[in-house]
Amino acid sequence: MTSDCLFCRIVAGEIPATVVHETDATLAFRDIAPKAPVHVLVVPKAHYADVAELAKADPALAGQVLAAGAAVADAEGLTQDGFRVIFNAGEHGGQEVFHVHAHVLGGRPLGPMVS
Ligand code: DGP
Repeated sequence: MTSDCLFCRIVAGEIPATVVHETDATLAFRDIAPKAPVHVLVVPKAHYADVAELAKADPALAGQVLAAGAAVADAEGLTQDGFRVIFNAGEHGGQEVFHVHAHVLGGRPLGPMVS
């Protein structure tokens, strides 16, 4: 828990969020500014700044984040038509919150990957 980290505070229950999936190690909640009909963020409960730091420190936990993202996609009914999972990392990646999170997006055709 990092007291000045927004997503650590959501994990701790200090800031409200609409939780859609939880495991011992992960939490998934709806994005506050959805970019698609389904837009869920999946975080490890432990604090890692970005996907590179997580994958290096705890690859098994990185796998659990991906598995949770797939479970969310299934629960949200996205599996048949398809969905997207994105990790933004660092300045060029457009990362704004420095607690690693997977965006799970779907519910409409998402078009080309990046602008
Ligand atoms: P990124 O740019 O990859 O760091 O994405 C950060 C996402 O976090 C962005 O899509 C908006 C979302 N977000 C920011 N603040 C909050 C919040 O307080 N609650 C929730 N649920 N999502 C938030």
